[in-house]
Amino acid sequence: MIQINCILLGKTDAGKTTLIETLKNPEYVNTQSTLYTATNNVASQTITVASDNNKLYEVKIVDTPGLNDVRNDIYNQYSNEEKLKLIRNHLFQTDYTFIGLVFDMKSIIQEDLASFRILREYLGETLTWKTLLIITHCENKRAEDLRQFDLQLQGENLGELVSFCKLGHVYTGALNSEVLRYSGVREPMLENVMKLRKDLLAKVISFDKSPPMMSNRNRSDEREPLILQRRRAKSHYCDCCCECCRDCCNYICDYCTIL
Ligand SMILES: Nc1nc2c(ncn2[C@@H]2O[C@H](COP(=O)(O)OP(=O)(O)OP(=O)(O)O)[C@@H](O)[C@H]2O)c(=O)[nH]1
Ligand SMILES: [Mg+2]
Repeated sequence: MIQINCILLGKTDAGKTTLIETLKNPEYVNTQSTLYTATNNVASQTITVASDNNKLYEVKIVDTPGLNDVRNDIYNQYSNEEKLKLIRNHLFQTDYTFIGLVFDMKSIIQEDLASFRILREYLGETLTWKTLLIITHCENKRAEDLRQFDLQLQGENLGELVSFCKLGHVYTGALNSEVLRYSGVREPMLENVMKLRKDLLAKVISFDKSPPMMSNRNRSDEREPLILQRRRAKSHYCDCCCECCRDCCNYICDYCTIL
């Protein structure tokens, strides 16, 4: 089984815990927002994902307490500084395959961006190559809405965030209890949640770092560096490696290969 490790970071209420629940079970229905931060410690959950070609992945997802909680402080076990310290210890102790920065589509420009700046300042720029932007609360968005949002992400306000997240961005959502209560219509929303979930999981397993299997068909790739070396120093070719083959079919005789 191929292992993928990730950690979710972001402001409080962005949807980190809900995302994990939805990945475990797409029919998970969101809960009402609480008066205090829901996640008070770092905890991990593991899900198994199968790719289209039946490779199995064990994806370990680490949930963290959200930053910038302005709710009643007595419910907060940790201050912002303590949460950052906690997150930093976890980040640098484990080799995470990627870091998910979780943002709520509704508040991305205000509070979420403020949390991003705090995280960037505290954690530094080195993590930028491992960071994926995950945008929540998209269960009722149509493909056209998401395309429009793609354009908004390129804009001035969010440019700093998007350029930090070098692994790109994805959208997610969860079954919304309020909409279900008032409209009673579940199926189109569930379909959307499942599609977004599938796209996110496809992205996640694409970060698999295990080396590709080497088949016979790849032998010419294996030889490529050698061929390039020989091309730079043509005198290393013997007479049987004709001029034509150096540039078209990559033929190198056995004698040249072992040189
Ligand atoms: N409709 C909808 N609601 C969501 C989504 N993600 C989160 N929520 C709701 O938003 C609120 C906060 O979600 P959580 O998953 O607890 O947020 P969190 O980032 O884990 O927050 P902390 O644990 O405080 O850091 C809850 O009421 C969730 O039900 C989503 O994608 N769609
Ligand atoms: Mg949480």
